[in-house]
Order: sequence, then structure tokens, then C-alpha cells
Amino acid sequence: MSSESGQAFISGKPRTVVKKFLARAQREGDGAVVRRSIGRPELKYLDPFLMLDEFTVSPPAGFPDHPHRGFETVTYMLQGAFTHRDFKGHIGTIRAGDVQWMTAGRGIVHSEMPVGEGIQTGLQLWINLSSKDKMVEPNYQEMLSDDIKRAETDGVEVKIIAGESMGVESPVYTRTPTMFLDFTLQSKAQVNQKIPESWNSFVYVIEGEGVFGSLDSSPVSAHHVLVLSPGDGLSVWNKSSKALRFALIGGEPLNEPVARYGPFVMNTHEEIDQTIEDYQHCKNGFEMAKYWKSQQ
Ligand code: FJE
Ligand code: FE
Repeated sequence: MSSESGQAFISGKPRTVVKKFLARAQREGDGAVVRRSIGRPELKYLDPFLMLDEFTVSPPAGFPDHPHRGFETVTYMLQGAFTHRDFKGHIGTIRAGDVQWMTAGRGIVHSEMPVGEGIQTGLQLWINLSSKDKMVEPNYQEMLSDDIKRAETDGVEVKIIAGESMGVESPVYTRTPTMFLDFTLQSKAQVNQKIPESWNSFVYVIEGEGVFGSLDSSPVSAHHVLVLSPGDGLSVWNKSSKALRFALIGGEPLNEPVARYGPFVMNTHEEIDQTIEDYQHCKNGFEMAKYWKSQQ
């Protein structure tokens, strides 16, 4: 097997599971239901990650007009479709397998609403920005499912939303260095994935049941989050008879103070006070908030 293949990589310092919990369903937005993993009281922050929600929404529920400043949101659709509209006139619809990578930067006000009937579900990850990037211009990278690179071998398929796996690299630009991989392991398949040693990382189980980190650990089922120890890689086994799907997410820690107030994430309380004032008075990036409504 070539050294390019993720399968050939054997971790010298394997990561193991140091924390495990179930992301229970809770209400958020306007009638939406989220399973929050990062960002709940047990795990407020896993530097640089502020939040991971598995959201489930049926119309007319959704996330109507709300602001953000100081971080990025990554929305990955699992089922159905979502439309984002913002106060700068950007409109984008993503469907199952598509990704919207939004840099809120100095300020955005947007709505995130389901498109069709029925259940719409996806993952939304909030990645913190370093102090030097918090006030950048807002930006979008939309990647459609067909454009997302994937690799496949021996019953393992990986969609590379950010970072690298099995020698294949995502073109997405991550201001905060980030890995976001969507793995599907068929029954009896196994995978070894490299993770940069200094990064924080975690797993969110989407479907099925898997054994993570050490072969003798107990299987973990859907909607659980697993925080990984330091190390240079992760091994995963699917000992079950059904497919296993999970997201492996990692990032370089910022090691900066975090001051957070709802959808605003800055470094200090003073910057949060300033942000609230900017939003209330429609200035310093929130100018368009004065005139705009999504009409949802
Ligand atoms: C938010 C409450 C919220 N998880 N998952 C407070 F619900 C939100 C918010 C979201 C959100 C949006 C999508 Cl599309 C998916 C989500 C929370 O919009 F930003 C604050 N402050
Ligand atoms: Fe939002």
C-alpha cells in the first residue's frame, strides 16, 4: 500500500477517547431542535471550536434573522435543503452533502431557513477566529457535494470538507487551521487517520456504531461526541453489521481568551460591549442591519 493512503498510516501516538457524552436534543432558534455537543455546559469550548449542533428543522421552523461576529460557521447538510440570506444580499441554498463555510468576521446578519417540506437536518460547526481575523470582511465559500473531494478504499469512504485524508486534500481555505472529515465505514472496515499532533480533535457519531481509539473500548452509538487525547492519529473500527458514519473534526488551538455573548465571540468583555453597541447602532460592520429584513 502506498504511503499516500490513509490506510497505511499507523499512529505512533494513538489518540484515545478522554471524554464521551450524548448530545441530547434541545430547542433553539424558532422551533428548531438541535443536538449540541461542543458548546454545552459539560464542554463549553474545545479550542478553536465554539459549537457543534446537529440540527433538525421542519418548516415553518428555522433560524430567522440573527447576527454573528468574530468566528466562522460551517453548515454541512445531511438531509434536505437550507437557504441562507444575509444583509449584504448574499443568498445561497445548500442541499444534502453541500457545505457553506461562512466567515462572519466583523459582522453579518442572516437568516438560515429550511427550503422544502419535511425534515431537514445537518451539522453546524462554529470555529473561533484569532484576534487578528475577528474583524475581517465577511466571506462565503460554498461547496456543492459534487465538488467535495472524496477517497475510498477497503470499505472506507471519506468526504474531505477541510484538511487531508488518504492523500487527498480539500481546497477550502481555513483561516483557523481546521480538519473536517465525514467518514463512512462499512461493516468490518477499519481506518487510521493522521491528525496534527498539536491540534484539538473530536468525533461526532452521525449513524451506526463504532469503536474509537482502542480496539478493546466499548462501541459508541449515534449522537455521541468523543473528545480525543493528544496524539498523532486515530484508529476506528466498525465491528457492527451496519454502516458507521461519523465526523472527525480537528483544529489548531488559538490559545487566546474567549469572551462570548450569544452570537458574538471576542477576546475581551470590552470588545463584547463594543460589539453590542455596534449592532444596536448599526455601525462598524453592522451598517446594513438598519435597513434589512430577510422577509422570512
Ligand atoms: C444562534 C440560538 C441559535 N445552531 N444550527 C442563538 F439557534 C443560533 C443559531 C444556530 C443555528 C443555525 C443553524 Cl442553520 C444550525 C444552529 C444554532 O442560529 F446563532 C444563536 N446566537
Ligand atoms: Fe447563523
